[in-house]
Amino acid sequence: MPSYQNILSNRYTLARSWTLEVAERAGAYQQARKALTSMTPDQIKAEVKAANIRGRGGAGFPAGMKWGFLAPKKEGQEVYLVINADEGEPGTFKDRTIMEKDPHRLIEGCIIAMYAIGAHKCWIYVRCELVLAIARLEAAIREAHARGFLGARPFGKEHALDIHVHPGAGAYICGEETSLLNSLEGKRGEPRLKPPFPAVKGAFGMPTIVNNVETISAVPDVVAMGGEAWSNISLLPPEMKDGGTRLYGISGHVKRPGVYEAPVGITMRELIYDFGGGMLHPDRKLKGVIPGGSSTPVLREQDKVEAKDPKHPLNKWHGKSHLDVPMAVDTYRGIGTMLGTCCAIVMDTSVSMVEASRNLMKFYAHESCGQCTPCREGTGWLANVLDQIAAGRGKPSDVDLLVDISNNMMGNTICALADGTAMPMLAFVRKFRKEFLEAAEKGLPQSARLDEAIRSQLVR
Ligand code: L3W
Ligand code: SF4
Repeated sequence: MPSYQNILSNRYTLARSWTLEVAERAGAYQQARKALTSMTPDQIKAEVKAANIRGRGGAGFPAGMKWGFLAPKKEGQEVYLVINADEGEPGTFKDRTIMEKDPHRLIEGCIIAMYAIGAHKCWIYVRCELVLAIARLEAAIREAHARGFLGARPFGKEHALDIHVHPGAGAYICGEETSLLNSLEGKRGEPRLKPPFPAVKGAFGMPTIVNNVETISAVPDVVAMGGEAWSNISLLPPEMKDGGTRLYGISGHVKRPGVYEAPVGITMRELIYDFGGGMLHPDRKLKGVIPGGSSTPVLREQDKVEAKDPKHPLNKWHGKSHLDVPMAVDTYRGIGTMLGTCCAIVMDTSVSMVEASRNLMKFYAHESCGQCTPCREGTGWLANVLDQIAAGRGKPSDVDLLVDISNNMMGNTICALADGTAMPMLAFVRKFRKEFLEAAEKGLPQSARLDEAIRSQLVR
């Protein structure tokens, strides 16, 4: 197992790590105290910007830049912080480890972030199935209040702070930030048109910063070591502006599924073979890996980097397998996929890609909010066509129909759910076309059913 420094997860192994007593003894709230008593909001914002934290929820948007987009407060206006803890992406289970094992890290990050952006209120919108995470967060908030870290004068500072936990109601789409805000306001959980982005008009019409759990949990250490030092933990060159350390998830056909911390820029090969312990069944090879939650296009070992532009940063990895490209927001875009949530689902040669994609498409068809016709109809038709293929009622032209439907969904909808369905579907067909054609002619045998290691990740 590689040994990188644990920063985000440094308190995970302590007994009762979720309690204030244990967390504080191990350093919790020292940075919040430092930030509120000796730093200005602008100084904190500058450190977060220098840290080059790319949002850890899936889109990889620079957190410092997002904070910079916050509309200036007008008379009578408030600014809010909202934490997206609606971790519902299939294959993704990293944020829950922070909330369950070290909720005080997230709360400390919220305290610093609220002070920096001028907010007094924060909501943590948690996926309702994460019952333990909700209980531990609520208990931790009570403890932080009792110690005077939250409330009217946190750390003696005249800047009242309050945090509320808001459980969701089980809809995947509420992980999309504007849908989350609608749900928080008591409305139907449907995405809003952007712009305006939440930083301009968010919760209850007020400027709102929406950040992922892991993103905000990095803030105490950014304050501790300074933004530049935190950024430099990344294995990537600084000009790629993808800094720090992060939580990687790995599941499916590996020996040691779980959540591991490592710098930004390790490779998928390291994640699978060093952290994940290699393939679960040594006699079966890797067939494909979904790199960062189910909305990201599948990777194969045999695919090689083709950097056409000699100035492109990816040129450095020209000719290498996609498994040997550093895992980062821009490098993964360069090879036609996405880093997403950085939680990989590993599939060996026993997996039917038709069946894997059929399960995923059924999931998206069920979770589409239905506002946009290309998404509502497209996700449903992808699932229907794959059902027909699996049942032996398909025809070869169905394979192109899958491509056609997907192309009609892309870029034509309010939120990214449609693209996050179409892009993986297109990659499955492009990379495993023969398998799809064969299934379209003969149907799928009973043996194509997914085993538990994959079913537990792809079916929600
Ligand atoms: C102000 C601008 N703010 C962008 C903000 C925006 C948002 C962030 C990213 O989709 C992806 C999706 C899933 N002024 C701004 C601005 N922002 N321009 O930046 O925005 P965007 O539009 O790039 O992405 P998104 O709509 O947030 C999220 C993918 O993530 N996904 C993961 C989902 C993960 C979970 C989970 O369980 N953690 O649900 C996986 O791939 O497909 O592509 O804050 O406001 N000019
Ligand atoms: Fe709803 Fe799909 Fe449109 Fe997103 S793309 S708003 S999930 S219908």
